[in-house]
Amino acid sequence: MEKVLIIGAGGQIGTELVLALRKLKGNNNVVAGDLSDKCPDKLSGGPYVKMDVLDREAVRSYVIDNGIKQVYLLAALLSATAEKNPAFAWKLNMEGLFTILDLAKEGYLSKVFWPSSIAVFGPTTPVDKTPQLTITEPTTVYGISKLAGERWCEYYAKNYGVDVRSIRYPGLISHTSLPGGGTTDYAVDIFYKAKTGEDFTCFLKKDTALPMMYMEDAIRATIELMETKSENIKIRSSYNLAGISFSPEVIANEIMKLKSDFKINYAPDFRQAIADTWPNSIDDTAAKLDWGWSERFSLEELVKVMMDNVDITLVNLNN
Ligand code: NAD
Ligand code: AKB
Repeated sequence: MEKVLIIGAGGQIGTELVLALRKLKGNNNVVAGDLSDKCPDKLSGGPYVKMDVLDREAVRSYVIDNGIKQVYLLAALLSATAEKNPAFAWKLNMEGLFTILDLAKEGYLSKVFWPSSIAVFGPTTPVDKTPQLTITEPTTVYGISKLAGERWCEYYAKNYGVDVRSIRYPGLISHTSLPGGGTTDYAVDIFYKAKTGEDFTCFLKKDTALPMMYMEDAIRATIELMETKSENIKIRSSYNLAGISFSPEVIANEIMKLKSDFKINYAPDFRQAIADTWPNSIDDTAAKLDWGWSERFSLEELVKVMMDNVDITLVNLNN
């Protein structure tokens, strides 16, 4: 069993990915790495390392000395946070990727997973059923960093034979850990307010439709992509994944079916301008054809599972 390292393991995706990979590969074969000194409680069932992905030499030594063979690189600034600090977002989102791609190029790693995003698309991209190959002119620093990352992944795959695999995740919705500063975060926040009976003020307009996905589907997609044979992977930049598309008004209506007194109001902020540049829906035919992808969660199922499972103690509801 190859040893796996997940960098950025304490975040929204990492928390669930570590748990899923440990189930598949055994606790001791999956190391969680993140910035904090202390291992997050949810990840305490296996090895944890304090790691700053920007410390290139420390990451290299850890990977080489501990015989790590696969890396999932999740550490990044997301769209909303990145706009507040573009220079640092560019640094974090790019430098870590080169450190990991170089380790793979030198033969230390057999496989790399690096996530891209629907943020690679921009205002000139076709918005409905956005194709795999289309115009990509992102206008956010986050989108620019993801697009550049995709190009570098493909470059390392073609020129150095690096087995790097990637998904353009839609907005991800989960209840195990909170989202980390994205434009799609409203679709998680809404459930905490609904659960406690508070009104929800949405930072996007009511009719802003975006592609979204329940985390269980996203984790399954990630593992299926990483476990498929290398020859099945025809796209080395990043695969579109569709999930489900909805606007704040549509998800609020779905929540109201379970909680009839739930109320939503709208106060768009700077994140509206980001969302306005992203697609409404995605075409993921290539993922379906190449490695057999198929999503499971409908909007109705997603809302039910979130309403059943969000843990209101995770958030300070006055914020
Ligand atoms: P997150 O913000 O929840 O988690 C990121 C984690 O990285 C945090 O635990 C943070 O402490 C850690 N981190 C930050 N700087 C670090 C550093 N220098 N060294 C080591 N760790 C560091 O993010 P997420 O939502 O889990 O996203 C993970 C990846 O998936 C990102 O690349 C993101 O762009 C991508 N993605 C996420 C979504 C989504 O909806 N969550 C959608 C598309 C793409
Ligand atoms: C964000 O909103 O920044 C992320 C993403 C879609 O990449 N959730």
